[in-house]
Amino acid sequence: MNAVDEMSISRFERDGFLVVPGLAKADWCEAMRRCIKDALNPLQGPAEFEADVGYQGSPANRGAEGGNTPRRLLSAYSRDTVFRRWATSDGVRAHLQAMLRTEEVLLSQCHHNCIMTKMPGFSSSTMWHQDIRYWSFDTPELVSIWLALGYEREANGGLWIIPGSHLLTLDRGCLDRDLFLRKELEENKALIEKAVAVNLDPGDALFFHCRVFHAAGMNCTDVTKYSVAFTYHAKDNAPIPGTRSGQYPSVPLTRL
Ligand SMILES: O=C(O)CCC(=O)C(=O)O
Repeated sequence: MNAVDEMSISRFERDGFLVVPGLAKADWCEAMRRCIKDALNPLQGPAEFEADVGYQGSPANRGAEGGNTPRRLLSAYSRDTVFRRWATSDGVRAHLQAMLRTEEVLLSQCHHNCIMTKMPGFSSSTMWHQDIRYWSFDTPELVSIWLALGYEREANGGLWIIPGSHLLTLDRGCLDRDLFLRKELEENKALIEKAVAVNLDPGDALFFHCRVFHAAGMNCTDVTKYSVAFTYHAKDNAPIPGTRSGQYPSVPLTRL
């Protein structure tokens, strides 16, 4: 098992995120990129399109110009062994065991479990949100991993995070109808000023807590940005039966 240093885990607990440089080997990243390009041409579903997300800058519907631009290839875990190998790899498991403070880590097939394909031309921006907003588990203690398969910067719609925001308890009034931070409120403006850009290089993995506020802009370059995202939880933090979080079985990373 890869050694994970306590300082990194303390930083994760304080900030709600941690970047682990080069966690995925270059040849794995190359195999994933190849697989994604094959899945995009011709498109192999299931997929989510820019028109589906309804974010700022999204085409109004699938028939509108750019409406059919794929935003996410869904069900990444079951698409190919390259994704399963990465999602369950030793480095991933060791970090999650330390962050979730358990040997028994499971991958949720219901949340994230996707390949982000942020394309030039029709990509929309994602406002400030916590991923847990629509998820239903016994406790809000889940960790997602965002693997960069290329360079991720502000210019191509890289992520921004508000460090420490996973520890906040905000009044409902701070959030809009869809549970995004209301940017017009003074208290939220002060919070958003603390945001940091997460610059990632190919093979870098961003671990982030499901309560940490994050956002991302549009891809203003002419190159598609590919990232792979999976979400994990401890075995004793179960999805609530009958909710979207319980729709598909979670996959143990360890023999249970
Ligand atoms: O790439 C983006 O626009 C952000 C995606 C995101 O925040 C999410 O899927 O939770």
